[in-house]
Amino acid sequence: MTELNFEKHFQDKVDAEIKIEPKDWMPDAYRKTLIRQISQHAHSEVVGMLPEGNWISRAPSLRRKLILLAKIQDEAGHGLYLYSAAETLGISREELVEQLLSGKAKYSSIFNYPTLTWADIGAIGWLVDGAAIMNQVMLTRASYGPYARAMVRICKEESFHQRQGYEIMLTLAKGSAAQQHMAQDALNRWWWPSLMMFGPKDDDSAHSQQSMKWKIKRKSNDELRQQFVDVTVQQAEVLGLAIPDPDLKWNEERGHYDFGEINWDEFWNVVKGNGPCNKQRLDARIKAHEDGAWVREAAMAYAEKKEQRKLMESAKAEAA
Ligand code: FAQ
Repeated sequence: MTELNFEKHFQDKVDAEIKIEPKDWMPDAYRKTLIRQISQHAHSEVVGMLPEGNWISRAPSLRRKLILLAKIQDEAGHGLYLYSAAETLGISREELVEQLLSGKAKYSSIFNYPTLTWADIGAIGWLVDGAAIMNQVMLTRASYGPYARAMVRICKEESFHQRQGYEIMLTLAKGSAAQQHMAQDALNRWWWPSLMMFGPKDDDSAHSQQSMKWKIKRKSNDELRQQFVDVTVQQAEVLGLAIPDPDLKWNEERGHYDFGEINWDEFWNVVKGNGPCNKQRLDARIKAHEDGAWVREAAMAYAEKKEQRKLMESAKAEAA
């Protein structure tokens, strides 16, 4: 088969909803796009532990602390499934980590904002996990098998995370005036960055068109953002909290909420590394990687020793 035939066969499979698996032929650009997206996603899960980790020691009760710990550990697990999915495309874990630590690889803009009060933990679960699920449910049907399968489990866990965040918000919103104020303040600060998580407007999205043709993405950035606004406005109403957008209005004709313009300068500024916590987040990951060097060395030494023992035993068995 010529290269063109391979391409056609590949696209026919994608169109017929047959999953692409690691050993199947795939265009180089498809492989590159997947490595880019899956690794950015993995990095986001791992860096995403930091803002919430900031509140483990200050959770308001033992019950809250246990739930928060479990949630953060889930995010680490998501990172691991996703790094493994990326590795099936022929890139090593070391390379992926190096790309994050050197600042070459992106991770989600949302994790460069600070968590100032306990209500931020509620807002992250409700809005950030809520936005993540909206995007990831579509990814359970991604054309690349290992990515789609990893997403199924991740979505189940994110759904629990979203509910725990909403329950924190509900408790605060029904609490004292000071607690209600904290909840509103957290919503004010997390609303717009959550909308930015979906990525640039469709007209400015460099990869969307091709990724949709390859069925990696099934919906565009703007479609998912709109879907998120539509469900979240109603959830805010139940909480009795106000979405910080004077232009938010139900549009009968469209059957959707209209909403105000996102501050795209802020978005690109954060993506380029100049957000409020970019430096702090990267420094924390670099430190964790350096502090963990002895664990990696010990694990490698153990694996080598085990291999040597196996070789010696088989040599002995052969000699006997
Ligand atoms: N932040 O052409 P597009 C979570 C970049 S997981 C930073 O539209 P694409 C769980 C984009 O990479 C959250 N950069 O790109 C959790 C590209 O740059 P490049 C993460 C962004 O890939 C919760 C350029 O802009 N989720 O939250 C962002 O088609 C709580 C052009 O953009 C995923 O990663 C951004 N927000 O669509 C954990 C889901 N948006 O690479 C802890 C998988 C765009 O050319 C606590 N990813 N960029 O240099 C996706 O679905 C897609 O990659 C999009 C972007 C939709 C994010």
